[in-house]
Amino acid sequence: MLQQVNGHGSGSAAHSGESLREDLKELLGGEVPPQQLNDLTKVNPVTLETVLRCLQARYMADTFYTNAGCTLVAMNPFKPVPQLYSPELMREYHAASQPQTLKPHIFTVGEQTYRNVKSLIEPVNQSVVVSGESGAGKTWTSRCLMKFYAVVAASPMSWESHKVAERIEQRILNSNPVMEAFGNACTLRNSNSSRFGKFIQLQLNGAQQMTGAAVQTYLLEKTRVACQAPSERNFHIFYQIYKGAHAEERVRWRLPEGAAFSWLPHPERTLEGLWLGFLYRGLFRGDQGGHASFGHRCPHPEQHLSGSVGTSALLLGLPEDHLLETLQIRTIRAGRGQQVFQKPCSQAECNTRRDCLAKLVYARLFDWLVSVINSSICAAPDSWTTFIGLLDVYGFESFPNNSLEQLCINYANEKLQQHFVAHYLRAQQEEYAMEGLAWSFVSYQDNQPCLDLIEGSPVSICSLINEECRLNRPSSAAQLQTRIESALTGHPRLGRDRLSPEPSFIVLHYAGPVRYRTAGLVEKNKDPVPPELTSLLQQSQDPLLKVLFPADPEDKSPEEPSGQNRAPVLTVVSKFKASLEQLLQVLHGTTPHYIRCIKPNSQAQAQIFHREEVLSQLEACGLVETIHISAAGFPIRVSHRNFMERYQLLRRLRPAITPSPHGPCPDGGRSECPPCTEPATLQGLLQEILHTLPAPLHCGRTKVFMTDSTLELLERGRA
Ligand code: AOV
Ligand code: MG
Repeated sequence: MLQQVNGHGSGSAAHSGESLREDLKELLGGEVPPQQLNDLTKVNPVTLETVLRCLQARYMADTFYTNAGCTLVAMNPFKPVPQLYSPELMREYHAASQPQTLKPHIFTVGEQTYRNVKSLIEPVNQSVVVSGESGAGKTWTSRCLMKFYAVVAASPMSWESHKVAERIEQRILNSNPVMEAFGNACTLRNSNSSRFGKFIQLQLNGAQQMTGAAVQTYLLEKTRVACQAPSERNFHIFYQIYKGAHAEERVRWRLPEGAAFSWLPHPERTLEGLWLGFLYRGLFRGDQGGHASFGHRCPHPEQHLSGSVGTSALLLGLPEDHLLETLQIRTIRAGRGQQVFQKPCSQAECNTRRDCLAKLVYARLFDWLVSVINSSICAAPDSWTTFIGLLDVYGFESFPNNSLEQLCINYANEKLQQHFVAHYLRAQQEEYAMEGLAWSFVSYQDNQPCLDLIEGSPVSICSLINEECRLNRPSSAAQLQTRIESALTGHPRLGRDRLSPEPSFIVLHYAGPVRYRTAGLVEKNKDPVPPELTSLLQQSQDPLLKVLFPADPEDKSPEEPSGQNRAPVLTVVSKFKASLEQLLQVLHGTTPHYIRCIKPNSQAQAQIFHREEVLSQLEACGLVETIHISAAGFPIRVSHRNFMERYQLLRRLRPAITPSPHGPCPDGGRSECPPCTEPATLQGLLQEILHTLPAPLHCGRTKVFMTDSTLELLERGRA
């Protein structure tokens, strides 16, 4: 049996639960209680091979979740498994006295975070970081977790307040499809790929009811509006509108049946798009190298192109000639008197301006949508005390062509991996040593060198791209390539593809090497928005565009400086870096929980387990190291003071804590105060508790360390 499932390539036969147990019995070297098979820390010895075999055997037996110490491994089933996400099952995990003794599940993580927000676990706010490569199941997982919280954190109070709570929870859940419609798209890796990052903060009151939520989004891949890679699609919303519009809307939005749009990646599949996309290359008729003029030359005359400018203008609430002129003529301010010059644009420039207009409208629309959602789900500041944060970002990706979008996405994933490494693999071990616990270090793969290459100072890929933007000169891909090579050659995480026909560089990410094309990086990083385009949209008569582009002259976005008093250009990567730093700060203020989504195959097929692909994901996220550290570690740590306060009632002999010999504590009894941590008192308490509840528990210099099961025992004793 073991040979069968371990065969190279995909497994084929589904395994019964019995055969799974047989496999695991062999792996573990003997009869093992069933609940222990659920945890990879019990696999012996812990190696990539044994972990892989265990996951494969479980996957083929339709067991998708496995504990790996502090993390939960979630294999993507690639098929509906409704019984795994039923409200009944949610309630079962919620009601369990020890949820971790049930089968591994995202609901265990959900329940643990939910219990922790009111316990003594420090810090009290919780976060769930869902990671994994593109298509691994992050968005699915965070959606299911939100449903879980909506069920368990619903108000059991009066009918009236129940109704209010339900409305909030429902609203929070309902915001998902809206955001996915506008922010997700079909890519080569995932037919519902998130093209933006999302951190949702579920806000709870003292009674642990969900009173509201706040959504923070990160860098929408807006270039997709105007340009899609081969075989990829535009954002779902365009397809949904085209398909879902009824007759009257079709007339209003000028969506004739059977029309094809140039921003439609696959006309044979669906018929949808934006009217601006009709403004084809051919519309701006360019004489070779010369400026463009509006013409009726059209690659597809049957598509009513002559009406596209008029229709675009109509839908944008703008005069047709004004729209056309703004797209075709550049306004330049120069000289001391800021004289205004007008310069006709070349065909390529016209296209760029048209694309820019579409991206500008879409990005503002997306931000507006998020703000509307936030205003409808956000709780009043005094109505919540703690939060559970759910992080779902775009997963690591590597395409045949990778540009600034992939650099940012993979950079975000490096940051999250670093958070994990720093928080768990490094900090955990360092803390044991500092607290005087006997501990032999487990070595791990630190991705800091890769982050240094991407964002470090003084020189990194980002700093060089930014520098090229700052010089504000027409820069070629070759120039940037030369800069990168001369400044960073020899960096251990930088590679070069010598066979590549175009300037490019390779970054050796923690999750694998990615080749980035140098062409276009600088321009995308500048993301210039001609001020005329914003002014144009500010004159729109469309009610929504009036909101998105208020006519207030003060309302200039940072990327639209004009004239001599230019503010320093805030590039895309600088803004993204700042937003990631902010996110990490929030995460640092929480107790993080990690879910590692794994993609069993890249064809999105059920019951297929590609060992090589899974292996590289396990290696990338350092799962074996995580298991080693978890197996020997104590994930729960509580300050001496908090420990005594909470568990003194477990003492058998004396009902109250022994009064501290130094009298009332001057700092209110925080753990740092040495007298409060007087070893004799603490040791006495520990001895008594240990006598009462024998369990693995260690007393460090300032904190008490224990396992989840010890905490559970203590809490039960307390209850
Ligand atoms: P991602 O969020 O990790 O990719 P998704 O959550 O969108 O990946 O999952 C990809 C697809 O896998 C989904 O559309 C489902 O069809 C399937 N899937 C994932 N998890 C489950 C599950 N638990 N049960 C059934 N099907 C599932 V990306 O956003 O591309 O990084 O950027
Ligand atoms: Mg996603």
